[in-house]
Amino acid sequence: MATETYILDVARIRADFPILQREIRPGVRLIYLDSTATAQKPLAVIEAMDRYYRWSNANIHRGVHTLGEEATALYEAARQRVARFIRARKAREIVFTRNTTEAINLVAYAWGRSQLRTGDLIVLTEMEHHSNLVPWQILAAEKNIRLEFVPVTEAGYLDLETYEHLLDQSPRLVAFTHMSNVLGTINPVREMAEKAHRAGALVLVDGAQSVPHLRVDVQALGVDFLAFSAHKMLGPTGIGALYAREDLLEQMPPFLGGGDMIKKVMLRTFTPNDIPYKFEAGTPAIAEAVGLEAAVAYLEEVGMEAIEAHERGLIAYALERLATVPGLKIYGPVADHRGGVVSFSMEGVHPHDVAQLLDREGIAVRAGHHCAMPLHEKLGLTATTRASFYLYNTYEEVDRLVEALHKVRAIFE
Ligand code: C6P
Repeated sequence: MATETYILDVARIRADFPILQREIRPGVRLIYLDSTATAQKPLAVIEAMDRYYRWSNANIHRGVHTLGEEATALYEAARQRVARFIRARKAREIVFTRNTTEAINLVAYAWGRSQLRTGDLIVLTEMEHHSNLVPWQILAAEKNIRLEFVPVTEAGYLDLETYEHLLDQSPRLVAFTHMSNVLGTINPVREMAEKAHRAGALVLVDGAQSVPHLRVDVQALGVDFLAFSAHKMLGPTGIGALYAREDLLEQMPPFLGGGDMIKKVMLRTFTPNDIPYKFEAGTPAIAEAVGLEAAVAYLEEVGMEAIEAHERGLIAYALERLATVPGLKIYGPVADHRGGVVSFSMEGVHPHDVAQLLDREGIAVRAGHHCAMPLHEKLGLTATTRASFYLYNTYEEVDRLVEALHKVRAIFE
């Protein structure tokens, strides 16, 4: 049984998340181990969005009335907060999108289509989520661009020697995930970005799993583009962000056309708006931006360093305890090089059956390919079961997971 000491006041944190008080069935309390798919929301976020709709709801950047001005100020305050959170130089380097997926597509469409030529090379990795594969595949087919992939080693790391060889071919862009949503691997972004820049490539980092869990500083890491989603960092669904260096955004043509992204429209032509508005066509997710602002404020108050340390403790404990379950194979690196994510398979039991039996115990985990089919193919699997942790998870919940897995094992023996 867990005797570990807590870095965070988890009991107090848990009280902020109404859903965590829920019983899945009478007497069976929810154990939420699926934050990698989407995180739960604290009252601060729910109430900020509720307050916005009750008190300030209006469209932004349009009306001169009080509500319009308030809504605009709230939306732009969210942009400022997000910029500070990831240490961007300026708020205008933050473009609000729907999610990580749309942020990456924005770069593929606006930057890729205007800057890349036939035969150019983009380097990706075998551990990418489909969001950081398919947009580049579409672009590659359309513009006759080459894609190469950094392999994943047996131990779940990127093969950095092959990465250096690929850089010798002078790629135009290197795009990779900061943290794998399957293996939990935390990739050495700063070192990889430095090498990519030396080879003349730009660097796009998929921060969907890192921005919610680690202190991410775009300047220290030296990345050119960073994509992430609010819903994985305690915020609402429907909003995400693209960070891009100011000069790159200036150089890129618009992505979607419509209202708000223009300065002037004639019948046959238009003048685009300044950045970042040039990339935000139509009425954006205003209430969601307000929710995102509240989420970032919450994370900052708890402290990203403390969150990271808490999750490192949980994952180290989980890896140690999961090793006691007979027939369980765990994928990915040792605790020091991974975030709070663990994917596993149980010999002779389908990953979906494992997840369904865990659900009977109130334990929410994900089963499937986790939108990383090529990585699963590399592992020789079609699916895994995955547990993931966040600031509100406890060592006791790890114990409950392990006990439940012992029960699953017993059922199938
Ligand atoms: N991964 C998971 O369960 P969106 O859907 O756009 O908010 O995020 C996409 C995405 C991109 N990159 C990584 C590394 C991700 O993990 C995700 C989302 C979820 O693993 C849902 S598939």
